[in-house]
Amino acid sequence: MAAPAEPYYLGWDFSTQQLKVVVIDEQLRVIHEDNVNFDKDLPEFGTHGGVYVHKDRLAVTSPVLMWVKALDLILEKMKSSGFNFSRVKALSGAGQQHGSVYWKEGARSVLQNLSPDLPLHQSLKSCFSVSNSPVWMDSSTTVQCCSLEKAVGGAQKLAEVTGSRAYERFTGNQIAKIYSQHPEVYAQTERISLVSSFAASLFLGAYAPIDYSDGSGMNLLQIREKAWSSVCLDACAPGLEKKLGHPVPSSKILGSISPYYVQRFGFNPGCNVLAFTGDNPASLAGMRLEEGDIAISLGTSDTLFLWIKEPKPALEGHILCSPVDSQAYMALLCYKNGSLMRERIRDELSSGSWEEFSKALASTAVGNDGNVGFYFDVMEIIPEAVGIHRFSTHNDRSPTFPKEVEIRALIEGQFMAKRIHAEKLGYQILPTTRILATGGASYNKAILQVLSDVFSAPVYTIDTANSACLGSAYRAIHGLRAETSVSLADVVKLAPGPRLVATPTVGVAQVYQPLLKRYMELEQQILSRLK
Ligand code: XUL
Repeated sequence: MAAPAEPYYLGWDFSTQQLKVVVIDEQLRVIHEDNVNFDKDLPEFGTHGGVYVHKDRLAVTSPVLMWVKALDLILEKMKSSGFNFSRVKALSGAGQQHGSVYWKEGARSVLQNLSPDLPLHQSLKSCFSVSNSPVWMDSSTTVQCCSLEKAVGGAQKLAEVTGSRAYERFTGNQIAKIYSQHPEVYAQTERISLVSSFAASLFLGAYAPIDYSDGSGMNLLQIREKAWSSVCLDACAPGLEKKLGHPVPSSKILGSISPYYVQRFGFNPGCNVLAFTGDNPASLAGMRLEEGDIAISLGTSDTLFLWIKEPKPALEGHILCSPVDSQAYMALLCYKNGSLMRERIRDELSSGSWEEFSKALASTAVGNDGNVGFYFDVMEIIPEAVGIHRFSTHNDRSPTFPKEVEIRALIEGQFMAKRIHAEKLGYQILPTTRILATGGASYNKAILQVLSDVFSAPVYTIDTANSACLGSAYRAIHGLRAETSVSLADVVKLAPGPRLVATPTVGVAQVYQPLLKRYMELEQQILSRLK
């Protein structure tokens, strides 16, 4: 008798511009990848970059049926390519964070009785009370943010409870807006999902619960107790707890795949659906972050994921429950002045050449002889400051720096800011800490050397093109073994490891200790001057 075929695991990513899937086998090899681009492959919805930006330029939404149709399309594509769905043992997925889906009264029973003869988008076409779902790019809920913070006792209090102060894109504020502007629509809504739990519901043929990690991006979940905050719920809309369902651990097996997929695509009826989560948490899993690690994406904006044990929520940044360890947390920090800032200085001082820029960095001393700079061409998020601010050794303001000093001040300043704000949120560098760098600037060794020096930790590079999809597939494997309390890192240790590119220069910690303190004080000084 032939040996049973090796199982496959699927990882989905319902992101802003496309739906992606990755299939891996037990050895974590990628067997198949597919994607549907919303603008290109579903032009009938007329989105740009997967979204509609409304006239006020504040509201940003995506048609929920476009996401459903994208799933129909990708599954049909896989079927026609001969993909063997019966080998899939488990699946999980990710969704863009904060976006919300509103299921109309009666949708539950439609979802439970899907006809295998119809594509999903036909069966579900009347199932949504809000046809255009608010997404993470929406910033139209300032009024609701103010009233939520007020109801809870202030911004810091809300951060302590939910991991973040009120943010316009966070789901509680989006729900509050829909309730206040269209109470009749809210009343007709039987269930509210995040994009992640909505996608899981499609596979489950039933309402999937929200997981703790993506649930932390709503301004509604108590991140320590892992239960909804009744004060926050009540401040947003009445009867909300019932519409949200109970949140669950991110590694929970939700059940078996709906018979719809068994009959229409040949899935195995025992295929497990694991809780879906947000794209950032899924990427943390895909990058296989471990205790004490940092992932840093050096792109248009610079984004940091931190693995945190003892979080200290603050007015800046976000703390989420970890998607891979029930005792841990992840912090998310975002800086607007990333690559564009570095490129502007490179163009002005190094004739647009990264080579010259790197030479200048390498020719200057660690600590820049005490010269410190802040470079914010656009209003920064953390801190809320703008402009270029230079200080010499004795904290005197300097109108200019020589070229080499300017280049080092920019890069050291950007990384010192990251270390300071990370530590404010409770992050601690451990002897085992690794920094995993990705994005455009991660190709530049001289920049990564400064990163390694400022954090006193080794820097690795890692390919993250599919990190949310891969992380979802890894989570599917890990979730099946969750009760054995084995870590995700152990389950996926066969996956290709990151490449070591820089280690800290001997003795740098002594140089940066006083400099980090000065940087923090100077940041305060800039903020008080800008007020
Ligand atoms: C995170 C955020 C974005 C979306 C992108 O807070 O808003 O990163 O998750 O999909």
